Amino acid sequence: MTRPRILCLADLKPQDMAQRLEGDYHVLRDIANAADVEAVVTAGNVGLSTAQMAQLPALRLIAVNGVGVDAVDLAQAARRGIAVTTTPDVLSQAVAEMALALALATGRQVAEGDRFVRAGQWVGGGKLGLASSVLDRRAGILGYGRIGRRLADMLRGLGMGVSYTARSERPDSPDSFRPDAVSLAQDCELLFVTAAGGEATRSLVDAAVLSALGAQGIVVNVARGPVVDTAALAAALHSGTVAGAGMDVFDDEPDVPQSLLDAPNCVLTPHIGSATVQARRAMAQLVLDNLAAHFAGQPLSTPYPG
Ligand code: 8YV
Repeated sequence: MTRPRILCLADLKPQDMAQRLEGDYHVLRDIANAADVEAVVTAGNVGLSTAQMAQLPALRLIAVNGVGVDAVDLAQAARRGIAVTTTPDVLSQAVAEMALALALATGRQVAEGDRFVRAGQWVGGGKLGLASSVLDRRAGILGYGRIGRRLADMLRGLGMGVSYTARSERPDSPDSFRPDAVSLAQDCELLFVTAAGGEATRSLVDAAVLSALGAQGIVVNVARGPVVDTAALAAALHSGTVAGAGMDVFDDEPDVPQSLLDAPNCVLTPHIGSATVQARRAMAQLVLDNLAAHFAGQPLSTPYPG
C-alpha cells in the first residue's frame, strides 16, 4: 500500500513518535515538492502562512502540533474548506507547570542564585538580597482557557487567591472575574499571561497594565510574545515599575531582545512550556490520530474550533 504523502514543517517528539509518522506516511520537508499533499503537520509557533497555503492547492488538513493557531491563515483555510486540528488539553498541565516554575524561579531568585554560585560569589563571601514570597501573592490570570484554568486549579491548591480576565465571566468558576487587564493587574501581584495569540490580544499587557501591577509585581508569559508589549516590559523592569518577569515566549523567536537580556530579575526560557516527554507524546498521538482519521475519511479527533 502506498503511504500518503504529507508535508511536515515541525518535528514530532519523542523520537518514536517521529518514527511512527515516518512509518505511516511519506514525509516531505520541502514545500516546493509538496504541491500534491493533502495534509500538513506544523507546530503552534510555526503555523502555515498565507503564502505557504497558497503553494498547496490540494491541501485538506492542517494538523497543528500545539494549541496556538495564531500563525495559521484561518481565513484562507475556512474559504478553501481546509480542516484545522490542534492538540487541546494534553499540554495544559505542562504549560501551567512551566508558568508556576517561572513564577517561583523569578520570585525566589532561582536563576540569579544559580549564576551567583557558579560565578564563585557565594564562596567569595557574597550575599544575595532577600526575595519576596511567591505563594503569599494574589494571582491574576489573563486568558482563562484550558491552560489558564488548569493553572488556576494548581494555584488554588497551593492556597493562593486567584482572579481572572476572559472575554466573558464564567459563572461556574471559583475564581474572581475582572473585566479587563488593568483591573486584573490592580488586583494581583503575580500576573500570568495565558491568552491566545493574534491581533485581538496584541499588547494586552502594556505600560498601563504593568504600572497597575506595581513595584512588587511579577509577570509571567507562557502564551505568545506579542501579548506583552516587550518595550514596555523592558522599561518597567529597568525602572522598577515591576519587580520581575518570567518569559517563555517572545516576539521574534528565537531572538530575544537585548533589552530583556539586560533587564534585572528577568528569567528567560526558550518556549518550552509544552516540552515534556508526556505532553509531547500525547500531542504527537493526537496529530497521528487526526491524520489517520482524515485519510480514512473518518471524523477528526480534535478539530479546531472544537
Ligand atoms: C509548542 C505552542 O511550542 O501549543 C502551542 O501553540 O506554542 C507549543 O505547545 C509547539 O506547538 C510545539 O510543537
